[in-house]
Amino acid sequence: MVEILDTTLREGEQTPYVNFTVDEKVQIAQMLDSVGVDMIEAGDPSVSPNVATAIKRIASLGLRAEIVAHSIASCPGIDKAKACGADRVGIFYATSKIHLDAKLHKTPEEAIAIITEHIAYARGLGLKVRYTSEDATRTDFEFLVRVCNAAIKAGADRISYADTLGIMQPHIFYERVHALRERLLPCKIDLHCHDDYGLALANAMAGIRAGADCIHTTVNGLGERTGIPDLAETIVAFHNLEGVEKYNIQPLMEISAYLEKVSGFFIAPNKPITGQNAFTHKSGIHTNGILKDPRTYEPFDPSLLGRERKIVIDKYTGKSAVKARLDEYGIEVSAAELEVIVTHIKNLGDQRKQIFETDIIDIAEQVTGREMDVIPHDINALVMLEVESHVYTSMVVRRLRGFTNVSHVYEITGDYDISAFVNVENVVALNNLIEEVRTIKGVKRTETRIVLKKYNGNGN
Ligand code: HCA
Ligand code: CU
Repeated sequence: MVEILDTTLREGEQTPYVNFTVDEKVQIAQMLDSVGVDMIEAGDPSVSPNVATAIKRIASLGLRAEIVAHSIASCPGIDKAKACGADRVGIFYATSKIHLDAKLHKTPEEAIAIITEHIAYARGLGLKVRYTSEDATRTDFEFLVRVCNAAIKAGADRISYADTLGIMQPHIFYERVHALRERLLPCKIDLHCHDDYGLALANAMAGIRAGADCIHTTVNGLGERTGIPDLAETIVAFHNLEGVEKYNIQPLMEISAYLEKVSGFFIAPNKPITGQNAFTHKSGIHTNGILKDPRTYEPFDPSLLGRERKIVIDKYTGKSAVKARLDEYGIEVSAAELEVIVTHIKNLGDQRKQIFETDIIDIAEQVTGREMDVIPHDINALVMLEVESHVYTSMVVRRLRGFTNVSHVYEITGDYDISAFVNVENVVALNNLIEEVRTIKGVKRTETRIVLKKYNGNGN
């Protein structure tokens, strides 16, 4: 059965320009525990005092997950991991020729001695040990087997096979992991796959098939450069494609949104599983299929993630989708009227980038000549914020951009410092959003203006 080690707090914090506060890390660890990940890599305590404090606080929470501290092969580093109360230390030491020659200036024999000494030292402190061969996929395979078996003999019960540069392909990785499994003394094998070619999750899945035990993930695929497998993608792929049911899927959307908020690092709309468009359908043929039976164009039901499917209305839309949308509003139209409404929508779509709910209602009014007493689901509003003088405006902007319902943020002149364009389902949701905006550190006051109509200019 596959295991997951989530390293959002260690690898994830190695994402360019991303840093978490101690409180945020504690919150992230609790959220990860609610998903049921097997291990949480909480950080490398040698990095900074705050990283050490966060590990200590997380280790004292009594979470279900095993708490891992990362460390280079150094006794002070391992002492710090112990002092933080971690269950396990992940000791990493590179093994590829290029790393040994250019970075570490060690011979292969010296490397083995350093690795085994430090593993024995950590075991002496009562820590469980994972040994990570950094840059393992570019390491001479025979040497890798020697190093890992020496590490196991010294007391490591897990080996992390790290594709540090993300250079593997699934079929090659499968062969390698299979061979490693056969050649290693009894131990668990972790897979740490970087995503430089977009193959990280595919490689990791192939590696699990080949006999490895554990995949390293981060929320939103954070990490050095292009990151490592995304937690939600990994869990849902294993759940739906491999029948792994031990993880809790429902919190995944919330965790992803929380990480967007606290990292200021935003996922693309077309990101699998958690991306905004993952269950949004557009073309007439697709939406027609979806309305007849969602299985025609959905790999799985969005409710698995607590999500809803969405149908975009614009020039690609066919009659059935427009009819379904009008039905939702309680607007009845004849077949002939529907035909004209769709034509109008297509014309408008040719002139504009985006069509809003109010446009559809306007068109229905024009075409039928009947007044429509409909309140659109969508509410657009402008939230103006004044920021405390000692706080960077950009800090508040970053937090605001983390809200899924905030579509644009402007820094402005005048009485207010920031204006955010928000889009919510209803007045209650608007109220909740404003309440939450007011809790952002540094926000002095807000003023909200509801948008009654929105027009696009010539430049769209
Ligand atoms: C790094 C180290 C590491 C370690 C992975 C692990 C890698 O280069 O920052 O401990 O399993 O990618 O090799 O993240
Ligand atoms: Cu890494």
